Amino acid sequence: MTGLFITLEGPEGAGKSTNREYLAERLRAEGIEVLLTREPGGTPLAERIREVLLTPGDEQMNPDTELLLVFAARAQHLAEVIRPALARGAVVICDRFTDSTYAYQGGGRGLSLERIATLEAFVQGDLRPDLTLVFDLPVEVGMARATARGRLDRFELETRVFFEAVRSAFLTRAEADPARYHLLDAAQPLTQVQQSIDALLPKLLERVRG
Ligand code: T5A
Repeated sequence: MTGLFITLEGPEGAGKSTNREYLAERLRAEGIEVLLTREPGGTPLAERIREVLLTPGDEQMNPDTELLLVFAARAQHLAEVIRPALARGAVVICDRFTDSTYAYQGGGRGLSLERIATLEAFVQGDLRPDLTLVFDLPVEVGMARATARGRLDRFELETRVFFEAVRSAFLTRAEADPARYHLLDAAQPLTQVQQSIDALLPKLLERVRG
């Protein structure tokens, strides 16, 4: 038995954390085992790496260091949490995964996509998400939501140009593989976003139940 691996992606303030709970509850109500997790993080060690990645500091982090830290956290997360859950047949919902690396370190920082792909193959083997929901919204709407919440993390302090590149990278990836990606208009009111998630449920349940 193998489970289903669902990732939620998108720029800052798009509503991934809000909607991951919603999706998990809808699936649990159908009697399905759901493991809800996030990146960077998801294990105690990976959460420590998350702290390093998100905390602003005096020393500028080199982009290659950032990339390697993201994948170091992912290796731990996959080994300790994601692969065991999938092996026992659970649905894993992960708030951000490797599409964020392509968008932030690739699109935002300008690192080579080939280098990211090499690390992806090294850390993940052939494991890729079965379904990726991309919560898309204009940069200014997402930043307004993130700013309204209070103190900004190291990524949220980046420029508008950076976030436009991040958004565009997510959209490019989603357009290239419509079978895996599902694009959601995250600028809509929450009830409408959740209606779009509800519309996906019948197909999702079909896949989980085989
Ligand atoms: N990162 C991550 C990389 O650079 N590379 C990688 O490989 C990975 C995995 C992680 C950071 O790490 C970077 C990317 C990130 O910058 P994070 O906290 O996990 O940081 O991610 P953020 O996107 O910063 O999380 P946010 O909490 O900002 O965004 P969410 O989760 O998309 O948004 P959410 O649900 O918290 O909502 C934000 C606010 O908007 C409201 C919510 O109530 C909340 O107040 N909201 C809405 N308001 C109106 N209408 C709607 N439809 C709304 N939906 C949510």
